[in-house]
Amino acid sequence: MNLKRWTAWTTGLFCSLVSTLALADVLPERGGDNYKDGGSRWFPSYPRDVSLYGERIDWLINITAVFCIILFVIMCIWMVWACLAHNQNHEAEYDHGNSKHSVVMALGISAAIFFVVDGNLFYHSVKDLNEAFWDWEEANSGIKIEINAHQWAWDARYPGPDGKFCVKGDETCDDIVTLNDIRIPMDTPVYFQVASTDVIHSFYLPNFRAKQDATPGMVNHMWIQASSEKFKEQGLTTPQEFEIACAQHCGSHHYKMRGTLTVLSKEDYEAWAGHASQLNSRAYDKEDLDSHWGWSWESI
Ligand SMILES: [Cu+2]
Repeated sequence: MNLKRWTAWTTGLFCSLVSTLALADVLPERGGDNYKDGGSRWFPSYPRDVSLYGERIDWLINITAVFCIILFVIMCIWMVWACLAHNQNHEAEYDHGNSKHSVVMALGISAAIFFVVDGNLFYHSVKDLNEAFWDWEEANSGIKIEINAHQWAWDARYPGPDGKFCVKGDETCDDIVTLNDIRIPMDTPVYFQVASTDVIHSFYLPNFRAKQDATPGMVNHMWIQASSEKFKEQGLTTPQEFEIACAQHCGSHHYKMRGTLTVLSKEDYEAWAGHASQLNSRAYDKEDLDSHWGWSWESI
């Protein structure tokens, strides 16, 4: 390798190293109860997983990262080898890449990557949906919540003691209605039906590894369960607050769509729900049509 090339290589490596270190130094350190400490700036903290099936989502994300790293390393080695092997002593060969050998190699490598990486992700995603995330029978055995997204807040509605959601025109209503405030009991399936009155939002619970679009004109389904085992593992106690976020850019005040999901013990939840239902049935106003956004629940 001649002097010029050495200079180019070492300068390039030096600049990459300096910029990486500089970036690591300015990366903000996140914290708080919602986040698990990643250990260092090189591995930033990430939202705690407190849900029954959260590890399935984490596995998919981690395995995707592993595949990307493996492919990246292979590509780097290949490029370095190509740089060194095809030096000035190497006689250049020209071809259009359409020889049988080239076509077979390209198709073979693409197919191998597709079947190993995408095939693996597809198989496990479908398995997770069947075994967990689309287990609507399990979801139906817990509590039900209707979520009405709008610019720029989350309305939540729980059926009161009568077990039915109020709809327009009801004379009385014992529903619990809250704003940017969702409370759920520990170890109980929570079935959300999500809709929107204006634009597309996305109901996102990072600590439960769950996200569902809130789309005008349709009702989408999602369920979660707070896991006492994961609380114990991470030294968390009830009541514990987690973030609700909007994961779809929905307008100028998108950032305002932050709410709180609180996990309560079953007893505390019952006490809260009973009290909130009484307060709301007293405050119910049949004439206030804006507040009549609930719909008849239809399970999948
Ligand atoms: Cu939004």
